Amino acid sequence: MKKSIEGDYQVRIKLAEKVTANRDTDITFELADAKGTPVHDLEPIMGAGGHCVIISGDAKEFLHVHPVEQVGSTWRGGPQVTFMANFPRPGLYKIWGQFQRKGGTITESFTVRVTDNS
Ligand SMILES: [Cu+2]
Repeated sequence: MKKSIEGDYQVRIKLAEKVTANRDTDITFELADAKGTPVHDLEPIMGAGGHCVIISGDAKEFLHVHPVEQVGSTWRGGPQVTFMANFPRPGLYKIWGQFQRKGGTITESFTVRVTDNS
């Protein structure tokens, strides 16, 4: 689990110990405020509980995924938001998560290494 502090938030990302190319994998973001209190009132952005953009290190692969679950305008969620992604090739990828709370945007990025099947 990686953790980083973005403005007034602590954002963690949870991934499998080993992320393998060409296999569905869960990417879970966990959000807490600056004091570490879990956030339960995330708001939808453009009809989704969050947005996740993934770009490969060589910038050839681009993925944009939304949480598995669709949400309505009254949805309030957190502290965890899970996306399912399938990395097309091994290599380094950068993952951005974008969320909304109290009308403000929370964005955080992480780097992950994806391995091949062997
Ligand atoms: Cu999106």
